[in-house]
Amino acid sequence: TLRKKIPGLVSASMASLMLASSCTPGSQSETSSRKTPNIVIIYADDLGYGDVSCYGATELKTPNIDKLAGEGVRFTQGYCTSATCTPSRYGMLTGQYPWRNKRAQVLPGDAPLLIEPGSVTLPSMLKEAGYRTGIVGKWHLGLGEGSINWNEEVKPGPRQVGFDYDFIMAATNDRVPTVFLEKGHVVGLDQNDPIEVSYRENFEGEPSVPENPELIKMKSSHGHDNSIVNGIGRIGFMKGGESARWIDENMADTFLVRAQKFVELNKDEPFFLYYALHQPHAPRVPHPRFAGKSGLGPRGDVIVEADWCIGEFMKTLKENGLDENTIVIFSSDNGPVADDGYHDESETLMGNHTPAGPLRSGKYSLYDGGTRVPFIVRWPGQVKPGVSDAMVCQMDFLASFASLLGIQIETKDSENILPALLGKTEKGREDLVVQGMRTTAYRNGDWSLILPQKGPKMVPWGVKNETGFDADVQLYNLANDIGQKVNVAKEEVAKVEELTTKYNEILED
Ligand code: NG6
Ligand code: CA
Repeated sequence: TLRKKIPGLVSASMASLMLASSCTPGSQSETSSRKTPNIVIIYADDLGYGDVSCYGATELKTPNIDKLAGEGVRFTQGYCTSATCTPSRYGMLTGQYPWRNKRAQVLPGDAPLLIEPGSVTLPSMLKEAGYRTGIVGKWHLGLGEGSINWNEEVKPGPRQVGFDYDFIMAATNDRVPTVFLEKGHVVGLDQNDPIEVSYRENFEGEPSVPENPELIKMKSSHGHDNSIVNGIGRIGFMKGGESARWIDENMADTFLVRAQKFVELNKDEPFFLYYALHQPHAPRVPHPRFAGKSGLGPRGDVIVEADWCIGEFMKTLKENGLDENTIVIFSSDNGPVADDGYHDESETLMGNHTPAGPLRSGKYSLYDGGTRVPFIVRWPGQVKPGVSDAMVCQMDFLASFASLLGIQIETKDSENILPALLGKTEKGREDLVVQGMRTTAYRNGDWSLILPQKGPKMVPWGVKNETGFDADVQLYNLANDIGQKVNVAKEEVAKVEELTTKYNEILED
């Protein structure tokens, strides 16, 4: 069995697909409590703590996300591991701190697979427990082994790290190749028009931003000036694959339909779906149905679009009779950013909207705006609706769901906080190391500790977010200073010392 193949799985008591009785919450008489629940993670890209109305946004309405929150537990201290995409996704899927792996950084679209094939991951653990596992949406964890031929089966990839099914964009919506892959094959590829990708130089005669400004419909502000696809400059160069290239306007519908189809095809068995939305990452290109709908410009519009997708997806669960017996988690891979490389007026049209809510900074930052994100867990009949202040992290899904399913698993970083995730207790993690760009900061209880580090105060390439770097030690008490405005390190010398010791113990472990 997989127990032999996967190191780290100590023993599994999944003789039947029943929940371990000690973990079965709620009423035994409900049929849903006796059936293994499906698990769905809906994961936004660059959505901030203040970007949805149930977390306090007033300028923007997200009724479908609010509904999830109203029917589930809404966490006020829910974290991703990192303030950028690749590390956060790595942390969530492997249950390990991404900074333990030096390669876990924002990856180019042709980077090799970051997760070791055959290792313990959230999907591989669930697959071993009898789940059908699928990913639809953004991958951004690398593919292949170094040199990818996009015209053949691309592997290893999601199916080598635990997913049965994958329909993905390789990296980000601003990076080449701008195509979808299904089970390792570029969708809609004409073999007579092969795809070539380079992150070094352009292919002769192919349009790029400096040479062909007339082809541009959304101007780049920093970077994003290589190949032009669908009127948008991208990071990296590509050639060929015309029939396979995505149209950004249709991406939301494309992913939604695949996610719905996965549910319909697998409704009779337990399934795990990682539905990785591309919104509101730049370039922000809503379907025309949503253009102008938020009144806050493209960034607001794609959030409204994402919210609609979630509503449609939830309808599909309901129509298939899966509404009750499915754990739906909603969260984001990192905090918000306004201009992340395109002149989309995200800042000027934002008005009074505050994407990070009361938090300081956003994407790329060591401050809480970088990693504290919307975090909702809905499981009707099992999770009592409410708000929880427990500190929870996406990295904990691995140990927590293993516990839910009665699987014994050894993890270093992923903590079993199942009772907190199900809203049974406000006791979550005691502490957490959060990551900005490369470096880290420490959260413990109400405290946020950022040790002195060299580097610019603002993200250097033109993003208007603070990095969190400072020559002095920073200590904030989030209980009365959620916006990290008052550095109390000089008054709280003993606290700094105590926390530094604990923090270093984790870093050196
Ligand atoms: C940065 C890109 C940014 C975004 C980010 C990854 C530039 C100047 N900036 O390098 O636009 O793509 O990488 O975002 O190229 S993430 O959400 O996938 O981590
Ligand atoms: Ca992201």
